[in-house]
Amino acid sequence: MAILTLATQPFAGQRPGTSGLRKKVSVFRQPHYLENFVQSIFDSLEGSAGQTLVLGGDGRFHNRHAIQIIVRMAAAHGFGKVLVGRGGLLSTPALSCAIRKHGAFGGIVLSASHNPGGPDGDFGIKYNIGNGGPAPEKITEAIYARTATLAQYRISDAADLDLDRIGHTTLDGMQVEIIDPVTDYAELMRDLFDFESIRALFARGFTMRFDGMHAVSGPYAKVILEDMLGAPAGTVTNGEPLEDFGGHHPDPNPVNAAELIAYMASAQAPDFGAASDGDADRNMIVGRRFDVTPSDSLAILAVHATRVPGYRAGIAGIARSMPTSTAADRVAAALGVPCYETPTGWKFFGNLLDAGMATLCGEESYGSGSLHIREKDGVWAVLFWLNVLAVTGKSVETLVREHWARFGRNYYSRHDYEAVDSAAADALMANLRGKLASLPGQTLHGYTVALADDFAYTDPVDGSVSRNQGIRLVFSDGSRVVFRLSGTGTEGATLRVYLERYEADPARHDMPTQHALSGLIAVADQVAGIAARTDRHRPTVTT
Ligand code: G16
Repeated sequence: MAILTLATQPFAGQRPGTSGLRKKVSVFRQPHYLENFVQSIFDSLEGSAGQTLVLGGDGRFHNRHAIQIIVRMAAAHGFGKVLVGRGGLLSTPALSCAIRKHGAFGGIVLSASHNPGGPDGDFGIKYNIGNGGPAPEKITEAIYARTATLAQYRISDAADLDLDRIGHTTLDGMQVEIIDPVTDYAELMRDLFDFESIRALFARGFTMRFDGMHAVSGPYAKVILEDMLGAPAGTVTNGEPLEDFGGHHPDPNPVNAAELIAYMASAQAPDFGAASDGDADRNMIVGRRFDVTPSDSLAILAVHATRVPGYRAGIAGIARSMPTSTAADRVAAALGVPCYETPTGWKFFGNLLDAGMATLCGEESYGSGSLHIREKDGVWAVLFWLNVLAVTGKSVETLVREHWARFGRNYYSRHDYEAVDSAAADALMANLRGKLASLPGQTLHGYTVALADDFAYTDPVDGSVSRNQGIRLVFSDGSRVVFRLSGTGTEGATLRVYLERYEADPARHDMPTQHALSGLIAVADQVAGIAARTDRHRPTVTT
């Protein structure tokens, strides 16, 4: 076996977005494309020689091939050991868990998350640091800078590994261990949650459906829910990870998980429904004939946290991304703890968690998590809900309605305009920025603008500043409209419009969401000129 040094040329556009580098599979299949990015990661790390790297992905098309390449490049770079999930599989939260548990230097996760897979779908790669979380912007920008000058990469010429057999081997002097992808993670869940109460809940006849969406959460959900907690066989559906996710969008929202939503609305509906995404870090929670918004889910978990063993001592603070509803802020105020508002992207929670300033974090994009790892965590959220349902004996709907009665309801929706012409989307945002100074004081469709800005965040731990993180219009009654361009799309631009209206009066908690938000929807179009500028008259996806 030998280490080869191969000449290459930079590829344009290898800048990591909201969550790593995501591109079409066809882009990643170009010769040297993946290798260039991996070499740029390795070149940006200091002190990695002899250290451990964790490696795995969500099993999508191209996953196995990429794993083989990265292992051979890790050996050429001088890592001491690589831990690989069997079959090349590790969910994003399980990878974070493994980095922390094994004291690894970092990890590489291969996923394009909720984006579709298969040869015509998307692929992605993300580097996580030693705390288990996504690399902060300082590192992702260094990686990007390196991609622009790279002239060669190093790779072992060793033969492919057998990824399917648990055990140890060596490759050009580097140890390789194939680990069970579920074991470490399942142990962590058992330590955090009251498994006995949840087991008793299932034993009493409580029913649920977990939709794995043919993504990587299936094996985790099967082991934990069916084997460890005694949920009946068949509780987990679409539980086999497939390279193309069965042709679906593995995105747990009411649009892409329509099958689960329909089942939860049917006469056979079980007590509880949940789904997770491609790499198992997102979650959707559904009650019988009752959907729960991710923003409400975060707020409700926070209120009930002390019912759960892992959070018995209380929470130090809550963190939410800026577009996420302010429901969690009200809970934080009631608990007397701070609520931090960060830009979109899980990487912004890392410092707050490391510093012990926040315990729970969440985003409107169906992500929630805590300081147990440094990624959002789909199965964790499901277990948290199950724990709360088990110890309160209440239904999902009752818990949510009681929450609204106490704190008020934050009507919330996100409108996505996908694959919009990039130039038109940029012009729309530039036009909005140009208007910001003139908006405060104006009354639009009955809403008076109290604040209009382009969100900037100063990290309270390291003082780093992130600008241009979304246009925010905040109205005098606390309602908000936020505009952002997605940082995870792979086709044109995706415009996201986030709408939030607060309603304190329980007599007004039963309006259909889009109806309750209709005034704000009109404001958004009036201010941004969405229809005129994008030629889109309705969103592609409404969640
Ligand atoms: C990623 C990030 C999340 C973010 C989401 C949407 O999630 O980790 O923090 O909220 O993308 O980002 P954007 O609005 O820029 O598309 P995932 O599950 O795709 O890794």
